[in-house]
Amino acid sequence: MLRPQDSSTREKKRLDGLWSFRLDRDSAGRDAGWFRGPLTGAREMAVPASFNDLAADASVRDYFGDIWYQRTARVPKGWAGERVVLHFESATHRATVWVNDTEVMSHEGGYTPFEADITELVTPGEELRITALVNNTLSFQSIPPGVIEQTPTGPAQIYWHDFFNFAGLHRSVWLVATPQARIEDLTVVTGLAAGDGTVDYTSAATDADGFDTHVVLRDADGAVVAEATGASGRLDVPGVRAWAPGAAYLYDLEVRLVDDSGVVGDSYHQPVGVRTVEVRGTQFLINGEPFYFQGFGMHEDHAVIGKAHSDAHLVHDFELLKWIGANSFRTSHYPYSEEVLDYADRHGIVIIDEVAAVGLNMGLGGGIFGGQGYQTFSPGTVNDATRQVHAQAIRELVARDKNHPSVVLWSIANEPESDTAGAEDYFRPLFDVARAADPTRPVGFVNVMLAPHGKCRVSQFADVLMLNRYYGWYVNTGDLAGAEQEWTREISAWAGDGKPIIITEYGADTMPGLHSLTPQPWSEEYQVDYLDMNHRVFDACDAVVGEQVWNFADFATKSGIMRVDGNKKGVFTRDRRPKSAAFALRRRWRAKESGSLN
Ligand code: GCB
Repeated sequence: MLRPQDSSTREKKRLDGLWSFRLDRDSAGRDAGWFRGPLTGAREMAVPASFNDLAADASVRDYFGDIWYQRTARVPKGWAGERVVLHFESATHRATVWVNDTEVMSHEGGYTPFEADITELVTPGEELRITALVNNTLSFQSIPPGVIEQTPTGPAQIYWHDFFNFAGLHRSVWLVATPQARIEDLTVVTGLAAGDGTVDYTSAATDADGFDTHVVLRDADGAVVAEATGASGRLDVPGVRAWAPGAAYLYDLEVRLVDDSGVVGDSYHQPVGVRTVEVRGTQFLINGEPFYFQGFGMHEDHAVIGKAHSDAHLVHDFELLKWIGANSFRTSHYPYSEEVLDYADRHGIVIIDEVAAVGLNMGLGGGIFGGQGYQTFSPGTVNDATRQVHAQAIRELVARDKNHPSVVLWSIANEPESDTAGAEDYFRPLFDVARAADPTRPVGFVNVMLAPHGKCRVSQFADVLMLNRYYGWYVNTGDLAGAEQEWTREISAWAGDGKPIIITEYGADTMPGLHSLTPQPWSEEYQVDYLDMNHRVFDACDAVVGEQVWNFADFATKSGIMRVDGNKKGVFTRDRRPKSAAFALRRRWRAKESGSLN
């Protein structure tokens, strides 16, 4: 599936705005055919937005179940003769969609796109009715997982991840026109050697008999630097300008379907950053140079809009990343909006791209986030069916993000149970799925503190070790000296594995404005001291090739005794004001950038 775009042969129309919206507490709408006409009893709802915080109503905020969205739209009259597609960038966590009275598609998974050809159902110049039945219930067979428990006051949604289950239409919905003879998919893989570059491309076309594929690579000034014909091939780029962290450079690859008389049937543009990624020993190399990740685990999370994409917040968050000297982040704990990846491509930020497989650890959840008594991997909990959903989530993430130069590493899960035979069996094939989908990038998963070196049975499959550690917070709380000793001991053991180590989480909850002369947990001073302690540990270990603080900003979670108005481990508050740690990190990361450290 290709991302919607405007080109000389394609057009797109954004369907954002106010949609009709109705919660369906009894799941009655499908049988009653609510898609067959205007939604009755509906309120208005913004798209894109998580629906949860828009109503001043707890029963909306915490709602799980069926959710109906509907709007009408007009197919541009100029689209006569075109193929018309309805494209959702995401629907969290699943959706079924109707156009007028006809069901056109269903999709499982809350963070990847899906689309349907609706040409036969619509008439250019006329209106169509789009109805989406979104569902945000989590089960043992969803990614992420959850379960419904019966309580004295009714059913409750339990889940094991530490962020609020925001849901709805978080990203744009599009009507798209493409030619019938069309480019259907495109993969680019780039190489670098002695100052020259290569771009290997593979394209797929549909209904394209009588068309040849022509590709043109242009530099950022629009000058043609290479051309080729054929559905796949290699473009040589002598004296290439590489894409590099902090120094983005994008070429434009145009793929065209051209008929015998030279008429262009379809044209698709793909930005291309020429760069290489390689794991060698304990080093992580980008363009053959050792790369040190400095940045954050983030969240798509803002007041009011929840997990919705917003360009204004995107620009501001990246400005803060630049201000603080970050060069990278992880899309914890799900695929982010494609706008985020495009922006990272253009601005030279490096991304660890994560599947929404978070909370596959009922032991951890039982201990910390509530919901006890489940075995993670078992026929009745996370099982083979879950693994198929997980595998599909990996394939969809790679299919969506494979051409982004900013993406250098796949994370196929965050903090799953990984110290049991069940975990080993569950994950072994998933690493194969990731490598089959993308043989060019390293693959890893994020290891939890409960599965330390010597106990973890899944890290053997990973190219890079990604560790989340909270020495000085969840353990050795307030005792940074003890934390430093234990952390140093554990990290040295991992270093013995001979793989690069990225510390993908370390952090301390911090109430902005809480100050303390002595290093007290929750104070701004403690967060600074905690980070300093961690940095001493990392700087003493050669195998550590990255530090990503948890978290960039405070974020919403479900309520509970562990969280005060959400998770407060942000270096910025939820409204993006700096805590003291932001200035401390800025000093360290900016010094590192200028080469005075490491
Ligand atoms: C973790 C999780 C992250 C949590 C964090 C915390 O290990 O990966 O989702 O938010 O810890 O703050 O406890």
